[in-house]
Amino acid sequence: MKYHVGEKELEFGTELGELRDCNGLLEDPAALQARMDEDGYLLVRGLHPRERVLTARRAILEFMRDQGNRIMPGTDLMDAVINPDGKPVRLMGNKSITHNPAVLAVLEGDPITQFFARYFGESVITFDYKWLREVGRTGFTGAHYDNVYMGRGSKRLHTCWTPFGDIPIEQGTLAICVGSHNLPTFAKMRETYGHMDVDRDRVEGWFTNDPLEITRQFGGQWQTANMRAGDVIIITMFTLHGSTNNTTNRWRLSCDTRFQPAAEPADERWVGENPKAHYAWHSGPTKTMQAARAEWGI
Ligand SMILES: O=C(O)CCC(=O)C(=O)O
Repeated sequence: MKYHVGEKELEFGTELGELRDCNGLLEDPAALQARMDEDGYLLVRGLHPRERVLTARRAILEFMRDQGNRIMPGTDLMDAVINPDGKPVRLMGNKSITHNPAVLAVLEGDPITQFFARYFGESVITFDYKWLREVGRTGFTGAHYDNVYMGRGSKRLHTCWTPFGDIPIEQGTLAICVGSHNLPTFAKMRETYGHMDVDRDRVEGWFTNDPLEITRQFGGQWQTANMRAGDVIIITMFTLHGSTNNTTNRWRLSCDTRFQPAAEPADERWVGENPKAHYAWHSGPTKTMQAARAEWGI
């Protein structure tokens, strides 16, 4: 079985492995930390009540239908069938939908907040900005470290990826390059690319759209998993990741949120009533990743 990841097709079982869950460790923060150190990610199955996630899914789909006619008329709303004649409606960072009570009940609900409070052993905050995405047919996210987008605050910032519905791999799931956070072969990539800042340096954000280029040059293994409503994946700022491609005719709905210890400084672009977000990236000439990689020698 092969799945599209960026511009390549990867064989499941060899080029594309399967993420393992950490549910057996949930009561043991030290074991969770150790697992994160080892794998660079934590997959938690069924963290959120399924019905709560499906209620949020319905709210997002109603918004997409009402604001942009983005759901194929005559189909079941919850199937999220794409209407190619709809008009784009921004979800990412759009508080009218990211701060809808049903959506916030998942993204800032007790299950995830308490998970991070236990994991860090202290109280936590989450960024006000929410990266809610609707990814259509052929859409995917290229390989990147999140530090390049939000690295100005706490070094213990983590990303949480939440699917709003059941998402099989062929509909676009998070794909992680396991080993990218700790293997010595990735050290130069972490020190160069991993420490750029897209607003300061004005460089494209994705390292590559070719997942196999990474594993051939640096090692590691791409892994992903079929996701169910209620599951989440948590990664570090230095866990290289992207997504599998959506090859279906349905929207893939998911959101990336960020959590960190409350006592540590937060990247000012993503917090507050109206976060300023990226303020310079793509607002003038932008260096290609190819040019930046040539300068870094990677
Ligand atoms: O959902 C995606 O396509 C990518 C998500 C992502 O890059 C992230 O969670 O940081």
